[in-house]
Amino acid sequence: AESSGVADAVKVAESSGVAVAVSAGPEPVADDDHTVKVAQYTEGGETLLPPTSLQRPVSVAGGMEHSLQHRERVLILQRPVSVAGGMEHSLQHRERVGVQDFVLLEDYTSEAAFIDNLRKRFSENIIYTYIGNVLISVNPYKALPIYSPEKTQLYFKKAFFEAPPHVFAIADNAYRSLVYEHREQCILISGESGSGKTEASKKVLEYIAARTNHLHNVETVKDKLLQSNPLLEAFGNAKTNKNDNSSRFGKYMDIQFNYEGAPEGGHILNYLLEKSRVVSQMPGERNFHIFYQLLAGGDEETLKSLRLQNRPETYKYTTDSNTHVTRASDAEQFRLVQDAMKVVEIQQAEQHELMQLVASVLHAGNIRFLSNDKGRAEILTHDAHCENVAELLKVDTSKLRAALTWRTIEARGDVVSTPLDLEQAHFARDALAKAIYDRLFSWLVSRLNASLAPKTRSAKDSVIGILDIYGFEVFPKNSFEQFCINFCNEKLQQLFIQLTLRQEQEEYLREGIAWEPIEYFNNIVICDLIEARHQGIISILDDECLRPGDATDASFLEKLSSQLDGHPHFKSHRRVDPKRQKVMGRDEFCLAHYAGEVTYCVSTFLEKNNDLLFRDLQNLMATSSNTIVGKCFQVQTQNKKRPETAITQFKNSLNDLIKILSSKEPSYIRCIKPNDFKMPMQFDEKLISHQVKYLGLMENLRVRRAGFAYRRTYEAFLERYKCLCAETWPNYQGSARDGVQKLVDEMKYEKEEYRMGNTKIFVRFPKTLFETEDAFQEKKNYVATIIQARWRGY
Ligand code: AD9
Ligand code: MG
Repeated sequence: AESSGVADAVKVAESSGVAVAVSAGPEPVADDDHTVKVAQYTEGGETLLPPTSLQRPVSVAGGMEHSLQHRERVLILQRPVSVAGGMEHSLQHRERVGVQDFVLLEDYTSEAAFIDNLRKRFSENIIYTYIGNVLISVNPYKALPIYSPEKTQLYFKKAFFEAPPHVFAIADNAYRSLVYEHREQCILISGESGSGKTEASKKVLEYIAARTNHLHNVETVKDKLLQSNPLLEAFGNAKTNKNDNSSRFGKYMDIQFNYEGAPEGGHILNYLLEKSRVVSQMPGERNFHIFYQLLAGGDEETLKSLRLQNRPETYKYTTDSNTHVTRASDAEQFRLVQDAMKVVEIQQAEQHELMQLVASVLHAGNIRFLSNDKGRAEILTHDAHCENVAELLKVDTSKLRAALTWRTIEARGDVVSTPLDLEQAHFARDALAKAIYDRLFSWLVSRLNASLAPKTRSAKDSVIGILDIYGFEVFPKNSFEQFCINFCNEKLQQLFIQLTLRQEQEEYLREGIAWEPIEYFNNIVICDLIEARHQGIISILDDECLRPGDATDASFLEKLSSQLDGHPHFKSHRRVDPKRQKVMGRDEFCLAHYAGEVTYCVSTFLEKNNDLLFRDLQNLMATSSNTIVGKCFQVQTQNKKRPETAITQFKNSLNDLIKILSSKEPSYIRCIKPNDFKMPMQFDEKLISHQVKYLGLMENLRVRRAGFAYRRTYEAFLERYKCLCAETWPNYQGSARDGVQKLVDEMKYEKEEYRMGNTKIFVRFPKTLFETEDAFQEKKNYVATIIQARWRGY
């Protein structure tokens, strides 16, 4: 409304950082008393002003009594709109909720200041903070209203600094870089158990589903992508002491997009399922969810056909868990799992075969062995569980009995069968249960992949990958599993260093700013210590596993100690520093990981690495007429090369993953668990300090701060601060870069304090920025007061 002055007022107000709401209502304003009724004003789902009336605003807009524009109701709010929203750095704001980017901490080398900033934000329910483009997330352990459709919309097409830090900002940024700049993306999520990785990965997926178009066929794809989660969680997650829904496998998921940026499929890679959980769990923990879900949610007919009783206490593998509390929700979850299976096109018959496998594992656990007078293991003639397993797996019962109590070995052409003793038979049985479950999980992933595969592929397709993988683990006692997991984290840290430095360097190059080399700790020495050919720990372990004869965990440790003696990151029990508080046991070695020292106990390393399933069982399974079992087990012939050891398989799949990831542009989400009790509002400083160290956050911050703390495009910077310089306010006619130059001259920035890049200004110290921001806040309040006065007709 040019003539009315409304537009002018709006312009003035906006440019000075004041929110303006113009609401066009159906009813004309009652101009006799010159009162404007203003509807409730909301922004981003938050009510900023209740319904209200204002006196005489019309006369301010002047001379528009009966015009169309008259019906526009105008209101100026005192609250500053975020012109470059979320970038609120004013002193008051900083004191209350801390800084939204750690690079803005005055003392960026102090861990205490770092944690203090986290605490301030956490107590205000602000769980997200950046270190540059890395998102730090603290698990709130309660539902926060920050994922609503309105909040989601807030991040559509927004740059990082335009809205408060959020996992949605990470997702949007990745999506935009993919679609508009054609750079493939990956989002790497790490943190310890219970810190919120899986929740974060689901939020990314949900955001992308909301952000992309809603055509019918696209919706189907999204539905499948979203439904893959409950399915994988049922089979791959379990209640642990740290997390009621702990992922017991690593997951990398690609979301595939077509050239228009619509999701058209996906692909999942899974890593190291914790299969030992199938046969035993720590006190207070459970087996994988699916067992309880099936028992609680399967209908009578299903359970009968699987020969199952509905109580988990009946089965050895699920006895130990305290389950009655969760029975109702297990049943409910089972229905969701069945729905999910439908969505990903697992047909009824296949579903049934899958459940037969699940049931067979439960029965296997209950097979009883007796020791006969010769010390050999035997199964009772009519062991119902053994018969059930054979029936469910569709193999011959007597052959199963034989395979569980005898072992065939071929030595120099002779086939020799030896009987197993009780311990060996238990071992064989458990190995079978673990193998079945592990392979059915992999089968499920490949089945999901078949359903997620895009119907058509073209060269222009591109992907965003999401990695949700176990973080660094240190327990009082650490074994083979922790060794694998920590090796994985070492590799990811290596990638992180390479990619962050590369990204930083590339940005400087793009912006035409001189690169200043940064010193950092390169953990490649530790990666080499673990995986180097011939003398790395993995290679020594494999040698011991493959060596015929008397190799034991102890002989493995002996070799480690003699071959790695003197390595700066390896300590053996031989060389224990007497001053160390914890004395290392004779069966332990210690690695100085990038995140800290971890002591590993070698007991069972060989057994777990060999991952032996007796060939008799393997070959028997291969004869099964259950199609899933048939796909999971293939006949092992005598002359076939020995299968790769567990750690070598893991190492290879990890190196493949690193290759995939390094070809992409990464975003990072680092998750932190605030306390060990799954409680909201509890901020355990010691626990958090530990995680800040293990996630390498201080190092991360140091690298980011080594150059320039703060950077913004010229447009954004000018837009926010233009009122600070007479020449740039209300509008600057020249280029944004020139405008910013005028501004910083006016603000008297020293030469060393900033650099002018090709598209961005780089500010070295937070202090410089904060002074500018404080000046801005002061000016804004002043301008707002004047405008209000004018509008009220004074
Ligand atoms: V593990 O390594 O798989 O054991 P995660 O994946 O890191 O672990 P998860 O995402 O499963 O942890 O989060 C644990 C629990 O914390 C969830 O079940 C939620 O109850 C809770 N959580 C996590 N993130 C959020 C959140 N953003 N808002 C609310 C959350 N609750
Ligand atoms: Mg998880």
